[in-house]
Amino acid sequence: MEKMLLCAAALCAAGLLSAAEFRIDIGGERSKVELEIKECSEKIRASSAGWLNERKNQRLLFIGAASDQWETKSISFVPKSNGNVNLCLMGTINKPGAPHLAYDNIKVNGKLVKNGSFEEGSGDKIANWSGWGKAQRIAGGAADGNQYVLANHVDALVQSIPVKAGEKVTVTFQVKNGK
Ligand SMILES: [Ca+2]
Repeated sequence: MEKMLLCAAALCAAGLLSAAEFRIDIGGERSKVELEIKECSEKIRASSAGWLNERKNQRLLFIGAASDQWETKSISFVPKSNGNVNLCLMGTINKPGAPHLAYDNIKVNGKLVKNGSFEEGSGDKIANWSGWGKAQRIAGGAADGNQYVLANHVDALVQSIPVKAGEKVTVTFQVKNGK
């Protein structure tokens, strides 16, 4: 029994028992905007996109654990030039059937992005957001207002946001495990 408990504790510590992790990417590739990581909420892992090689600083990844309750988190970065960057709501698992993350109340520097609370849309359409796959809008149980979205690596949501050289951008969002 004791051995099993120890084992469970070790798995918890390694994060293997946590359900899903959220992932938010900031992509500056299209405008060739280099990005520098600034402070984030506790326990968020921030990194540049190693697979882009010499352009790796044009994309940042922010990954952390989601729980079954809505939690507010924040990430910050500084762009080195003017341009537009893509704010991508994702997950870490790039496989069909991967668990979804619930996102709501997406703000940049304290102000909602366009349809940042996901209250606008109809049917499969989520106003002001593009992406790939099939992120879903869900009514009821939102962190803010009535609607939220379910997204992951396969069903991602993207919105382009303007940035200015040297001006820190802080993205705040609410996230929890989806179903
Ligand atoms: Ca909402």
